[in-house]
Amino acid sequence: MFRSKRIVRAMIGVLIAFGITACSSQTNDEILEEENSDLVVIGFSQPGAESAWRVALTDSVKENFTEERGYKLIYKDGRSKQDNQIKDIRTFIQQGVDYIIISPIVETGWDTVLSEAKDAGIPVIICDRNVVVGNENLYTAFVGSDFKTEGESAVLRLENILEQQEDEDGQINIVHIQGTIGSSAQIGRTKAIEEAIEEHEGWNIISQDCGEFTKAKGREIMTQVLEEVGADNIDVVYCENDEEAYGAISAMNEAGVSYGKDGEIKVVSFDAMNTALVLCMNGQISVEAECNPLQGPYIYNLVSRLERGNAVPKITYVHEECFVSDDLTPEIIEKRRF
Ligand code: GYE
Repeated sequence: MFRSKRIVRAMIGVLIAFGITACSSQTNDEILEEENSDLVVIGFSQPGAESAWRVALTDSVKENFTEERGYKLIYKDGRSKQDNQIKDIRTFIQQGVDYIIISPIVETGWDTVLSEAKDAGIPVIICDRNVVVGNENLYTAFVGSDFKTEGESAVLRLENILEQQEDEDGQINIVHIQGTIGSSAQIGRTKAIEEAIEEHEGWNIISQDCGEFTKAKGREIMTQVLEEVGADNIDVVYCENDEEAYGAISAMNEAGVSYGKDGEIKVVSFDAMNTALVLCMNGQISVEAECNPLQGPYIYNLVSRLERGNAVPKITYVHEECFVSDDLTPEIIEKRRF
């Protein structure tokens, strides 16, 4: 069906071309448009640009859907608001794009706009974070992370680290800096640490606040908690992404608090961007759970299969690992693309 839409476009192009020979009044733009008329048009809606991770995801999608490969990508940034993302998706529908890719800021609230895309016959691929909708058929496929598993891997590595150190009072006090509330990344990572609290006698969350996945918020929260409870009463800061960890670290630096391998406070973080992995290798961050932003190739693979009329899997999880200092060397970090 999408092919046929492009065939119609191509035919219009041919008709226009026929017109040129007759009156030869076509502009360069029109010729360009005509040449591009058989490109597959993709609308890509991102929630914002709050982190280096998200920029890496944007780049990965852009790198894969190039004109050389037969695609035209229209990119929209929702500036951290779901309403903006919904408007952007409606614009894609009006433009009659061939596919829509959405990284949804939060999980809920997408049923209506996804129904509109479905009615228009446009397949939707959800990437990075997932959606929760009444009818799973409203989207074609999901590509992204298993956030609960990421959280569980991080908790496992944290357990090992804590077992190796003697804590005088047997209490592990955790400062929990959450990501955007309602996003899959926040929900899965939060669930993992909350379940760990249930399982471990002596583990307590002493502060739980939303850091919006940003450095500024992470720093603000950590500064405040340090003032309120004092560094001596904190054993772990569990940050739901690297930006928040950078913020918490800068608050600890400012307050002259020791952290990491030789310090009182252990930092747990998610994403494993190169800068954070260097901090992990050097022992400042104790656990780095990788979240893989290189999702472009996975999405490209799905779209190519759909273009050939083949079925695609409903869920594709990207490959991810979890690191502590001993797993890392400069060579390993240099080889990575994000
Ligand atoms: O961890 C964070 C970003 O949804 C997995 O969003 C993504 C998260 C990622 O801003 O850095």
